[in-house]
Amino acid sequence: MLKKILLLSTFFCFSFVVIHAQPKSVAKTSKEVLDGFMDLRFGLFIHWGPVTLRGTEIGWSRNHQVKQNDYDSLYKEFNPVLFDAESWVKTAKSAGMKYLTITAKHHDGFCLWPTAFTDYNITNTPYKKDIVGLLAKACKKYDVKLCIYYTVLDWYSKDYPLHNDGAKQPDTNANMQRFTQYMKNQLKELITNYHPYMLWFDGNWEAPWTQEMGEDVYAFIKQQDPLVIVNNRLGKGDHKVLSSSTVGDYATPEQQIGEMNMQDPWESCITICKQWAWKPNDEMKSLKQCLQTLASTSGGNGNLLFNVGPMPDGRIEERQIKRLQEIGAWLHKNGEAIYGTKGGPFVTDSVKAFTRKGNKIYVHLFENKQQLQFKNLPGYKIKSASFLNGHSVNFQQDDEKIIVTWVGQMPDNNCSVIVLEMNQNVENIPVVNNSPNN
Ligand code: H79
Repeated sequence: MLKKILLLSTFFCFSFVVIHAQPKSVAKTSKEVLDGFMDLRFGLFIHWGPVTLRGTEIGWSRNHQVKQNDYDSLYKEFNPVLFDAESWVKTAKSAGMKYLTITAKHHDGFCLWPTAFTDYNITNTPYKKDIVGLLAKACKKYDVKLCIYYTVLDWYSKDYPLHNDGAKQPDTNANMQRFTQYMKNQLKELITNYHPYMLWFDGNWEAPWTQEMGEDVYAFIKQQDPLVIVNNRLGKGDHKVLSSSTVGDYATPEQQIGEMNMQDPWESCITICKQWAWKPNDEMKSLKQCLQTLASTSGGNGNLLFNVGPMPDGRIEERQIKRLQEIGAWLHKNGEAIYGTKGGPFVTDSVKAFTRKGNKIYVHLFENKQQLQFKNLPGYKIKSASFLNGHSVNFQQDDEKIIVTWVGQMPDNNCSVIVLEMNQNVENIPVVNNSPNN
């Protein structure tokens, strides 16, 4: 009997130890949810805040181009009386965008919603109204998914050790434990009040931020809402790709089109002009550049989060709205070659990108080459070939190659789509490095 009790108590002690040695178990965002996100393909990134009154960059002008005292007082004049959440969301919608990501808090620490945890927020501007809340409402009305950008650093907070980009000497009065609690309080507030579809973190490269903090915050978020998607800038490491130590659900190449990747979800964030936040007379991308960027991200099997920086009065620049509407008009005609597609099977190059869905391969053409040659796809036969919603094109197929030819203009000089209808489903063909650039 004594032996039995001893044995049992050893077992319980042991199991107690084992149970407590387990890392916190966190259910990661499901593949099903992430597949749904990747089907959306195109979203609007919005960088905004009081810094637009100076026209400098939101991420790194505090204490550089704009003196700290000046920067930190800008909110007292921030009065975007022409802000209209519905018109921003309608602009996104007219561009064919399916989601919208707003910088609720960028590195400068200013909060666009009436948070209970700092006075440095929209309530204390002359404008007063809840920007994030109004956007959440408008997104719901127009069926656009609301996503929230929230950086892990904060130049303004006394508890965060660094107070501008490039700062080396940590503030000894700072306290990262208090800071991460502040962050959790705000994240809980954002999740509870606005039910975001996704959270977009940033700044994970900063020295005060650790992998453990990222893991802890990911677990905290998932406790609040297991469905919310999280980008991969919460733990340490290269945000261009996913790895075994990544904290978060998808990769985030910045200002560049991501590498083709059929396994891991990714989203490129790229600006319509040069700056993230509004800059007067900033250089804007041509329609062709915009369409090529969109087709090439889809071609690599990724999403595009395309950024605008609205002006301090609350409006998005007219020329940017027009550009977005032009993209939307293109998507209205060619959307079946973007939404819900996979990238490939051929690798994108400077004149063309490929997407596929079911039995169809879509060739996105940026130049009127009049002849294209691809490696043959053994076992897959072309049944028909034509410009999307337009004229048929000629094709030849043999054991080595596929040749597609046409005469005259392409339907759209910026980007035209040729559809190859195949004899069977093409979604699982392994990626083919094509390459003759013709
Ligand atoms: O929110 C956008 C940027 O503000 C943010 N990420 C995207 C989504 C971002 N914060 N920091 N960075 C990106 C990288 C900063 C690079 C910099 Fe620099 C190196 C800033 C200062 C030195 C680039 C090179 C800008 C000035 C010199």
